[in-house]
Amino acid sequence: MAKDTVYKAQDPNQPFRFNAQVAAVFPDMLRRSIPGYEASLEAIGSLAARYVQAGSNCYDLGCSLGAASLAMVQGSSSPDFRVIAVDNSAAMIERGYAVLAGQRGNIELRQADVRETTIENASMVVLNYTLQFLDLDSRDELMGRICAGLVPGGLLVLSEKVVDEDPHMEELLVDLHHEHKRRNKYSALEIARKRAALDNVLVPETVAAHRARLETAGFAHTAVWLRYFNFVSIIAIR
Ligand code: GEK
Repeated sequence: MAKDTVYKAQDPNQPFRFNAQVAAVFPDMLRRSIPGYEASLEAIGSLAARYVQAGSNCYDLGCSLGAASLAMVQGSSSPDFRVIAVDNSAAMIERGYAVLAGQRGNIELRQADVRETTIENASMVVLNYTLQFLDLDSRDELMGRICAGLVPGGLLVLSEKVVDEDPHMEELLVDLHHEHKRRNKYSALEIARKRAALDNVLVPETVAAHRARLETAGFAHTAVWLRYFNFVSIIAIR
């Protein structure tokens, strides 16, 4: 796995981009940066075993290199479904083809904007750390379309970086996250540069705001199944 050294050199005044340099080191970047990332993939596999229905579509929205798509394919025992894996970064989709080579099977990689992706006949939809990059209006609109495109009983997995309502706890959780990154061998300078580059690019919301949006969109049940510092994963059933 190529090691992420992007912010050893990068100008922090440049906003974060999902370009070829990032795509080349992405698995290492996510594993070292997002507490709970690997657990999210494991759970997506287990949930696919329960929720993926024969003859349906599954969606991996903001798929990057297709890690969640692969988890769904490996987790489900149904032979008859397809995964539509969407990302608007050409570099991610291109690298995704290389990473998934030989194991792509029923995964269809698409370079497209999730805001323009039709969701239909879906038994499972995954937004693994993607919604946080959309503007707020688009988040509401997309969530409504996801719920409408799910079959009754269909499942959404929504993983996000969140912000805490209590400023004191927010400060602590951010500090714990940075400590986690230092333990994973990012320097204080790399952490500070990445934080500056993500400012206004990744816009986190509270858990309450996410649950309210899911309810407004029409989901019947929602639950937080994972929280690790300021990263959560929520499941919602139509
Ligand atoms: C994983 N889910 O490994 N349309 C399509 N893709 C988008 C859009 C958009 N409007 N905005 C951002 N993206 C993956 C990890 S990464 C998470 C997801 C992170 C894409 C963007 O190009 C990137 O590949 C992905 O969303 C977010 O489970 O970097 O923290």
